[in-house]
Amino acid sequence: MKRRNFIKAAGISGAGLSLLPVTHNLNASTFKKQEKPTPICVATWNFHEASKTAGELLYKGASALDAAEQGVRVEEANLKNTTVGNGGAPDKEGNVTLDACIMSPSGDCGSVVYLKEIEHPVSVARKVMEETPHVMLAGEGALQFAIQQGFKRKNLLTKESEENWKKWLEKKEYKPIINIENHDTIGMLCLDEKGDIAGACTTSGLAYKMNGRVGDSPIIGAGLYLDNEIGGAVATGMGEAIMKSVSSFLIVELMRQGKSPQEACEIAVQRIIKQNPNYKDFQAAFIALNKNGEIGSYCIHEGFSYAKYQDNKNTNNPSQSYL
Ligand code: SD4
Repeated sequence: MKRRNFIKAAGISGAGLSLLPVTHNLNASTFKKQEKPTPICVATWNFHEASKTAGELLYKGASALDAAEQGVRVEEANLKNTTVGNGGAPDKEGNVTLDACIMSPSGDCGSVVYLKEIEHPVSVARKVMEETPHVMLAGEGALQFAIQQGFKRKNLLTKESEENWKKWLEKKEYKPIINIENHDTIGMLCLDEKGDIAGACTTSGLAYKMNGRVGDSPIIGAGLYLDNEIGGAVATGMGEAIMKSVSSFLIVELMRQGKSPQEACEIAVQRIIKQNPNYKDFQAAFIALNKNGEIGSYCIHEGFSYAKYQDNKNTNNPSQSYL
């Protein structure tokens, strides 16, 4: 179901957003501490193996942080997923370069960008968070750090990705626009049995991107953001548009102001539509989870869905869309 009307009816136009009055400025006390929180895992797209892995861990008592890391690692290792980790599509020059980030309930975060030859960038991001005084490491430095931490170098360009890249080279059409079918970045949010929220996001970015291009996925606030008093949000889609409006941060702040996760995701999409006249040419999609375990999702184009693991049920949930 399209929700344009809701947004219009509510008078929440992009123009009005910046002036949105903070009528009911919520804080941690708004989210009642659940006696025994029900663990939940949500992940972008129908990554049911990833949500199952994380969900089962949560129901065995794992922390949200461990579950989110282990969950997204499933897709990093999945050779059929050409937008994440091993088997990810290369850039124009044939380099597979990976971006990832992770954020813990304490608000700590770690990130790697333009990382080559390491299958699990999310785990390197976690090491950046836990073993360094920094938040983000890039390129050669990130690779050196990963090796120091015991990660093994690996060729991540599969035969299939190489063949597809060579086919692309015949025309070399530089159109780094994410269409509806062409993306599979995984962003995941986990709520554990203590009621804590953590998240992770990992990608190889746009296929055949410019060498050096980095998208939203490893950027705290854009591809992922959470506040353990409020909730979290993750993004997938055209990173440039998502970075321009710092969408995940926006969604969490809207939830802080009293919006439901669904309303917050819709307003974030509306903001992107307002900023990007070519919005019909690309996808941008969000999921949000608040401390009460409520979930929202919204996107520009139909076709986005999110995986959810809750009460031993692993489901695929089609998202509402603007178009
Ligand atoms: C990026 N947001 O690098 C990522 C791409 C993506 O599924 O989500 N692909 O812009």
